[in-house]
Amino acid sequence: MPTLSEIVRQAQSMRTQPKLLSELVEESISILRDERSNSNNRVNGGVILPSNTRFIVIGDIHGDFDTLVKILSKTDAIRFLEDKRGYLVFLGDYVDRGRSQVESVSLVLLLKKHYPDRVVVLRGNHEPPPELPPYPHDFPYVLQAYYGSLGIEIYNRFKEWFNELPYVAIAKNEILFLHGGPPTRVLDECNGLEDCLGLESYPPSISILEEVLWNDPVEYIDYTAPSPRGAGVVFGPKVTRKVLGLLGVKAIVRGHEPAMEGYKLNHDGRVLTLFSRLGEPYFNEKAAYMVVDTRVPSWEVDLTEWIRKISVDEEPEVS
Ligand SMILES: [Mn+2]
Repeated sequence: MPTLSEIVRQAQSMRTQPKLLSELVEESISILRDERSNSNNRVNGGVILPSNTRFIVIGDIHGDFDTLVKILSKTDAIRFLEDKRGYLVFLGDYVDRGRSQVESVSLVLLLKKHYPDRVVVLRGNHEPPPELPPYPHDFPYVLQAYYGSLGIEIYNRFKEWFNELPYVAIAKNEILFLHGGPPTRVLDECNGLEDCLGLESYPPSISILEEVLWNDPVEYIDYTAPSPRGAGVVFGPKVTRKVLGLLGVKAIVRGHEPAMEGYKLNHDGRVLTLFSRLGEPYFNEKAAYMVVDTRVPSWEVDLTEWIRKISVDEEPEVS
């Protein structure tokens, strides 16, 4: 079993090793393609997870490697994965904005490589399709700054990787995991999980992808309204109630929005937002993540029970 320190060092070494990074991305692409065509857990753009288990859930990282390492250390994530105690779910947005984008995404890639059946790496809006560019998207420039013209090649490889990432994961009867929010435009005429999430075909339609990667929950409307982000929509409690009913799940766990305490709840506690990074350009004082045990009866009643936080001034855990 590799130790966390070893994996962390490997991730750090990618900064000076473009060949290794390129190979790592390539490997991950083939793992994901393989899962899509061969795995029982994968339905096109979605991952079906078991119920009655444990989940470590990590929201937006945006290049904050230090906090990511702290979370993995505090949760004893390597042992958790090694002993098959549950699943590690990433909610997207690994790159852009932060200081250690290459290290952060490399760490995620390495975890997926070592524990492919136990690690779910979801797509965020900063792992974009060409039709939906986020702003800022400085990751390609970071790659070029580190690796020169080779950086462009590596970015092209990453673009392929982005396209292979699943955009939703579902623990049946329990939780819908995604980056932004559920797709709303299909809700009136869809029935059941695959239909409502656009999982019948691959790749998904761009309109479904846009909503899943960009939507935000709000309290000030019932249904939907245009989003101030310029992509996706804002959705109200009626949408959430409908989605929970159609999919037969108890909660939606998503990332995408910063929050002062690292998390927030919407829609009567049914939508949980996790933001798992610290530092500029965001204002949040804490990064939050979730360690939930769905074998516990009534685990879903108060989702805040499962939240853990890291504050700005905590010492690093792994040197
Ligand atoms: Mn986002």
